[in-house]
Amino acid sequence: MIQTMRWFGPADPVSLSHIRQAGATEVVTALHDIPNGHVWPRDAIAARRRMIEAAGLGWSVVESLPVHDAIKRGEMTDALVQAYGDSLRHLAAEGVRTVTYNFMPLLDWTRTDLDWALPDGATALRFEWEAVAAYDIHILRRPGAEADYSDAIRRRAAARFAAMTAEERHRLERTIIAGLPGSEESFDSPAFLRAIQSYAGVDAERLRANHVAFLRAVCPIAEEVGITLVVHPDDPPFPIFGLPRVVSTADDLEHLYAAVPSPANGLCFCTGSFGARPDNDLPAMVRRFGERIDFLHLRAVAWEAQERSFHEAEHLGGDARMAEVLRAVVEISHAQGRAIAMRPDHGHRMMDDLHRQANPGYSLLGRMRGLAELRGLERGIVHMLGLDRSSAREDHPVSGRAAWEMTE
Ligand code: CS2
Ligand code: MN
Repeated sequence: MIQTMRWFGPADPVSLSHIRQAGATEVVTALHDIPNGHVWPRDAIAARRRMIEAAGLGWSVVESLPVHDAIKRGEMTDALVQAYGDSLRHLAAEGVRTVTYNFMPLLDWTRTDLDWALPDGATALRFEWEAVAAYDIHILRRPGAEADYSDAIRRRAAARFAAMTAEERHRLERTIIAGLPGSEESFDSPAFLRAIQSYAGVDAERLRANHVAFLRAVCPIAEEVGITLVVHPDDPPFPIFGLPRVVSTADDLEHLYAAVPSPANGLCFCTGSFGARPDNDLPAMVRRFGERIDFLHLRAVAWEAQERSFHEAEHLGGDARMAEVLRAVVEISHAQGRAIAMRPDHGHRMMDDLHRQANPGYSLLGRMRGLAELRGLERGIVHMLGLDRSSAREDHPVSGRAAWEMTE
């Protein structure tokens, strides 16, 4: 795997130097300042690339080139397609090969607690369905919201809301809708309610059709310039706030690749997002869609007793079956003779992270631990399969290997 870390640009409290010391050879980034729907100018891309290369790192994966909500709602215009296509051309001209996007209406990833205390003193991100219900029914007061929750969740949400202080209610609202790192949108509750209403009439079938229409418009451009567009799955992988989600399961992927077989129609396989559903068999999905996978987000979620609820466990823990996932990745990479870019997706806040500013989920030490564990697991699997003693070595260059190790 090509080891990368996400970097949010010059404003990221985690520096390029730290990312390099963590052992990554590349960063994954985006021009976050450019509003959604506008073209990324080639000179701005080139300047960012130079900055990254000056720190001894590479940049071949963009996360994300956002898709405008008008396209998701089914109001795609020639101007929006042209802007997306121009950005792809400019990125390709500057050496970017993989471009990530998602097709979630309005919200990108969603959590209900950004600092949930773990027994060891670190903190993790958490998603509780009951907290979503408390916000949706009692703070947002979305018409018809009750119908989306079971009786048990509704009862618990009501009790929970009643026991919350004004400060706690405000924090929950900000956590859910203020926009987590990488999100294109940030809302307050009245604006969020209006935005949800703008999706009236867009059910799952319609959203799927809009996704297909978008890909049919941009995949030919991506093919022409040699870029793979990789869709990031829904996080969490089920409808939320009455908004449909269509990149949540293996069946969703089957539909997507049957409708748009273009080789530019790729996949960002996020074990944390798909893994939040117990009915997603992660190793089987890696094997099934291996040819489409051009970027890996590796993290593990632990399912909780409460329905649809989970927290982010350590990278090799939780319910992700990471060893089996990585074994499938190693075998596919070997068979296809290519190294796939990966990044540790999120990390705990631990040790010095607890006293430092960072984007939620994007701590330095927590991610460094995750990257180290994942790298070790991959190295072990490669060794156990005997692939480090064959020609595979050239396909899977290991960064930072000492000279004496090369001449065994
Ligand atoms: C990321 C997403 O931090 C995260 O959870 O995986 O924000 C991801 O970058 C986007 O959904 C991709 O468009
Ligand atoms: Mn992810």
